[in-house]
Amino acid sequence: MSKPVTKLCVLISGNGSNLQAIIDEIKAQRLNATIAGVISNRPNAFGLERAKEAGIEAVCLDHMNYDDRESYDAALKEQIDAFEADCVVLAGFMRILTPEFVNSFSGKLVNIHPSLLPKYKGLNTHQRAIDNGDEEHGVSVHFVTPELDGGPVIIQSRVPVFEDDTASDLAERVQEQERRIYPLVLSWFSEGRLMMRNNKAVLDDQELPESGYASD
Ligand code: NHR
Ligand code: GAR
Repeated sequence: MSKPVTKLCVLISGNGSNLQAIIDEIKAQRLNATIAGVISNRPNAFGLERAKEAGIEAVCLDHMNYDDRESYDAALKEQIDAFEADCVVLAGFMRILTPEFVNSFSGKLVNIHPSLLPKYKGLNTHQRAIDNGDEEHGVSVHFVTPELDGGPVIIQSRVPVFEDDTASDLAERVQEQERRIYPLVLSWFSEGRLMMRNNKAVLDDQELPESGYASD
């Protein structure tokens, strides 16, 4: 009997270019997974249209309709469980998640964060890299733990910062890398090669270093 295909649930808040990259890689049969559903916390997220266009179930759970983070995250968990997801993929999802939620998906929850972690946790990372005069910037994929942007790094990709870069120039350069590395990480996960063990990212039974798998 063949192995069941890994089911992803992708959480978005906006454009969904990472979602699109995952959809495209699955279509091209370079990623052996299926997207069981897409959830946005914002009703007007363009990524919802991308999902529908690809024939994927797309749900909006608007955080404005919930009194607090606990009740929002409980509803979110219920929807993800209904999709029977093996892996929850944060792809430009802009809501901080409660420790209860994160712990209930431990080892199954990944995020793409636009900085070379542990630098620039949180928001406005591109502008902060420019303001700091950094010559190098980039993106990290990490397992999500209750500590915001603090979970073990799986892979990073670096880009140069040029002198006259605006935050949006830099975001564009970083996002080009995002579309390469996120599907790669999900292929590792889907093949059973990637896991979180003792708060470390483990690939092919090897603990990855702090900065994750080297990629240039
Ligand atoms: N939740 C936990 N517990 N741990 C992480 O590592 C998480 C997380 C939730 C989201 C993504 C993260 C990023 O890649 C992420 C990682 C949103 C905020 C934020 O401040 C910070 C980090 C990330 C996502 N959000 C505001 C909030 O009050 C709302 C901002 C907005 O809506 O624009 O939730 O950067
Ligand atoms: C991406 O650059 C992602 O790294 C970033 O938002 C963008 C979403 O783009 N994520 C965060 O800032 C998380 N706080 P997308 O919607 O086109 O995939």
